[in-house]
Amino acid sequence: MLIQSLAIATSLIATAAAHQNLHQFWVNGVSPGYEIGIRRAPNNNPVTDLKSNDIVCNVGGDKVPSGVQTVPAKEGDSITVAWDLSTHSGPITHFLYGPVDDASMASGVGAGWAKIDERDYVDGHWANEVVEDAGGNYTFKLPTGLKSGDYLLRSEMLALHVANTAGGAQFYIGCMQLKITGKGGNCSPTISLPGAYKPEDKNIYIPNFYYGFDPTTYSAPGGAIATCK
Ligand SMILES: *[C@@H]1O[C@H](CO)[C@@H](O)[C@H](O)[C@H]1NC(C)=O
Ligand SMILES: [Cu+2]
Repeated sequence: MLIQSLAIATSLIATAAAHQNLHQFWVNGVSPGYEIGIRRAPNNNPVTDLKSNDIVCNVGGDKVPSGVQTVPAKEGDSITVAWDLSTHSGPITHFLYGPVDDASMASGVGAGWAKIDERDYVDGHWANEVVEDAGGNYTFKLPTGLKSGDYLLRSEMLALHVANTAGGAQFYIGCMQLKITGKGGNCSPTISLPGAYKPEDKNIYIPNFYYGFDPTTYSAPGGAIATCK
């Protein structure tokens, strides 16, 4: 009895500790500061309802004006995001939405999200392990071929450890506001959020995740990486 309740308590702690938020980012190695330029979620719980506007920029992330500072960047710049560490297996992806006149006034709800970066399962390791090994950091580049203007940059860490259950996939999301200078262009394809993710998608609901599933075949939700030109 005691051992059983201890085991339950321990697993609850482990679950909570593996929940995560995006806390900081750097543009070419320079950060606007801790939790600056980021739409802050009320807690570190995952989003699991794919039809909810929470899937766009986490809980309440669609509220405008956001009250969040917009941070300058240039097309092609290197972006480092800092997440809480997570032991939950899964990919990391990044999406851009824009340009818009004013990022702080953009809910991000609807069409126009372009996937610009994706890391799945490489060399025997899920992306979350790579992020963990880097102390929570993950670095990628903004595409070139972007119109100048304001954008939302969405970071998604999808945890698949409960994806063997329908509705179990856990989406951890953080949105940043950027003012990007670029030489011009359009990104395609783009997707709608909510809308593009469906509970039964084979990269979201994986009944055989713990037996028979081949992670090397996995590709994260949101379709192909966009070409911007
Ligand atoms: C994450 O990256 C930033 C920018 O390069 C760096 O300053 C910071 O020390 C890194 N954090 C860790 C935990 O390595
Ligand atoms: Cu968790």
